[in-house]
Amino acid sequence: MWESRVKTVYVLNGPNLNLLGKRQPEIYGRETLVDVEAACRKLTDAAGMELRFHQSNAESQLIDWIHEARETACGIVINPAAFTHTSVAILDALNAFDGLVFEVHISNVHKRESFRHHSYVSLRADGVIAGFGVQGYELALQRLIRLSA
Ligand code: CA2
Repeated sequence: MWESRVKTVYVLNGPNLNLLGKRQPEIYGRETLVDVEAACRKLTDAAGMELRFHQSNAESQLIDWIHEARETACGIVINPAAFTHTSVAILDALNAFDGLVFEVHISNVHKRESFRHHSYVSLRADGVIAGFGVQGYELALQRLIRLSA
């Protein structure tokens, strides 16, 4: 039920992504989550869409935002961070969402430890981006905007 006149998209970020740009720049780059939000907002503003951009270290909070999106949003871009590899609960919440879901990883998880190679969220995602740095958020959002037009 997302027929409201202004289309809304959620960009959700999982645990520790609040540290983006402040630690481990060799893996995650130097841009902060504030920079990522600004880049996303530029795209949604230009498309006349509303952006809800959130980060939480708590699995339950991410699930609550996914539930909220069920009522209001045409799509979700999500970097579930470490919950990617562990959370059946986030997968279940996304399975109850009818719109588009794009999964983003800043790093190329397939080039890293084997425990990062499996994603529960990929079982639901309509598209997955990994290894494009924080530009991956913009690429996913551009695709979402194009498909939602
Ligand atoms: O590459 C990604 O975007 C990840 O989702 C990031 C997660 C990691 O657990 C996934 O396997 C891949 C970790 C997010 C932690 O973010 C930090 C950022 C800067 C400094 C420290 C942590």
